[in-house]
Amino acid sequence: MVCGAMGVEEHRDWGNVDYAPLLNGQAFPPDFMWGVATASHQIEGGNTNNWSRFEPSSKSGQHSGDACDHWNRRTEDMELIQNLKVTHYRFSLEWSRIEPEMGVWNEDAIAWYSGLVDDLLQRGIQPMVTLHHFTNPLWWEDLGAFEKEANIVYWIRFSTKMFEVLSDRVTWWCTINEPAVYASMGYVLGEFPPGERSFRKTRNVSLNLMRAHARCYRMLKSMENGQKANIGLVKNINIFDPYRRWNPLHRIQANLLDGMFNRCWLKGLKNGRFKPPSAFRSVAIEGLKSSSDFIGLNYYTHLLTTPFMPTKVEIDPLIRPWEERTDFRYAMYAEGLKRAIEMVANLNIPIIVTENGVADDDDDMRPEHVRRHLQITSEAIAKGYDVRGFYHWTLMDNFEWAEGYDQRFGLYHVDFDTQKRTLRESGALYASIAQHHRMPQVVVLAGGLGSRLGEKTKDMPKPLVEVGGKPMLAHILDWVNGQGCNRVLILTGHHGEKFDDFSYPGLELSFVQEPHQLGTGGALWNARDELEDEFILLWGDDYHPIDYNPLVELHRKTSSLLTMTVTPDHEEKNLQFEQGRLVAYNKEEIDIGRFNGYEAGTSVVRKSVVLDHGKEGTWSWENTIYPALSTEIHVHVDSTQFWDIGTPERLERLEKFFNESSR
Ligand code: IFM
Repeated sequence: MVCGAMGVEEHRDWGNVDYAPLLNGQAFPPDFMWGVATASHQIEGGNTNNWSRFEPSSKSGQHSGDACDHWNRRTEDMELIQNLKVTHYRFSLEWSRIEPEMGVWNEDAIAWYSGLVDDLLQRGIQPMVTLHHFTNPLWWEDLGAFEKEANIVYWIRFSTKMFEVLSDRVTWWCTINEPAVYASMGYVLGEFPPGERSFRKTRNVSLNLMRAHARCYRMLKSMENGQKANIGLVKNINIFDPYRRWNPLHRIQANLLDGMFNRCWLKGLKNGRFKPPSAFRSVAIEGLKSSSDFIGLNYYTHLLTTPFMPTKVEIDPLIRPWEERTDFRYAMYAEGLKRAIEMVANLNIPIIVTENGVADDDDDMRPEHVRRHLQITSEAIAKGYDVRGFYHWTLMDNFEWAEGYDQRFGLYHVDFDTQKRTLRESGALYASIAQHHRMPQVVVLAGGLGSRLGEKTKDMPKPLVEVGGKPMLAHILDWVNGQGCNRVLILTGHHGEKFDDFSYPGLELSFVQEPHQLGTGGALWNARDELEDEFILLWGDDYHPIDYNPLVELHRKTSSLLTMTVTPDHEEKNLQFEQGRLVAYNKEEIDIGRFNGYEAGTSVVRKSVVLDHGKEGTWSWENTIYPALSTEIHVHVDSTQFWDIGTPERLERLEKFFNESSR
């Protein structure tokens, strides 16, 4: 342990860390956002912007050229994302494509991004859009980009235009990616365009980046869909530690760099007054205070400080003797993520790790890198830090700015001669961790016909009955979507054709039809090939708005076969539970004396239950499975009111409920 300017420089013995919860799905809450991130210029190919013009004189001299040719391979790349089992994808909009000349909008490019959003939603993956990720159109670069306050208006115009187009489907927005990196690499180190070294310009650019962020946030918030959107700044936190902690000069340097690279930006966001790096006075920025619904945290490493640190990236940074160097030559230091989380937590807003990853061509370090950083994140959550998600940087090897193609950060390896993408071992590991943690597949028993609802449900399944302006099923899926689920299997009964026009963007929907009426158990047996190992089972004629998190968490923590939600407050009772287990169940004979609960519908089931107890033909799930498993069933007690549409009176009550809650 070493004490530095930014707190304790902890170093852990990683050999002793138990990764089991990470691997078996018990380390993160089920609604955690599992993501992967990219940026337009790094993957799209064929861009003309400030970077493409700068590339010949950049450190590597390499041209981005075709990059990953993502612009022409969108569908293939969507498959790659889906195969990673993530629930979220962060990408940036290439302004130079959308507005190649001042005021001229490229509708094809806008349609391409809109199509990308639709593609993602259809796969049940939530998009997160970054509005500025290092690149500028040439016309705007030539006006001086963020060097001049007067130029901000053009970027805001672009941002509002894209918000208008996408915000009906996109709820996660990042304004500016890594403002401190943009300012320092472009105007102090000269490694990014425009390749300058000027403290005066660094100050102006920093100030204007913060002004632009604040104006963008306020503007988007005031627009249609603004209030339901989550909009935030993405801040890269570099941890600075004194090389020799007993040396005051090393400590002063750490403090100085931390102040310029981290603290001044975070303070600005918190207080609304920003003191740009190397400035003497802070400036009040209108609208800056509290201008983020979440903070995007990018974290990669810590840097050891001395007064004589190299300002060229070619020279290896100092590292501790026991640390491993990444291909980028800086150290793998996962403990720093904990310190970065603690630092941004001071803003008191949700934290999303919007980037974390490693340059590691042969993938011998990345699996451990993934494990360590996720371990640190899960520990932070357990301590109460409000970390909502983690986006791995990056989907596939791509154009790493001044380093060209020499630094490979991808979960997929890319052969740039053939554009072949190959999943790395680390990619498979990340996918497996995400898969074990994400919300289970949802299975809706949607085939029920309702004799008590009369003619309308004689041959139309009840979930398609309109209530509160749309089919019952759409209300159920609204709830499911809001709970962070992304895959839904609908068991349509034998009237599958009635669902032909049913769609729901934002969830990956699939349907299984029965040859004839099979009952609830028979429907599940019939769909067994489509069931995932663990699923949430819902009844399509019930609206049951409960928090899925504690239910799924209980199910996973107890390694249960089946966990059912029970309400003790219902007017009818159909079961008895004791010490968290089901003791007796009877659907037909209501035994008020002994029974103390009612099965409310939402349960989590292991597929093995269907395989071990299922059979061909028509049978009832409840009457077969509940008695068979008896005391093995875990009970999750939740008194949230649930609604069903079994009778005209109940349908009317639900109609009233939806109408009142939409007011
Ligand atoms: O590739 C970059 C990304 O564009 C911004 N954050 C850091 C990554 C790795 O260096």
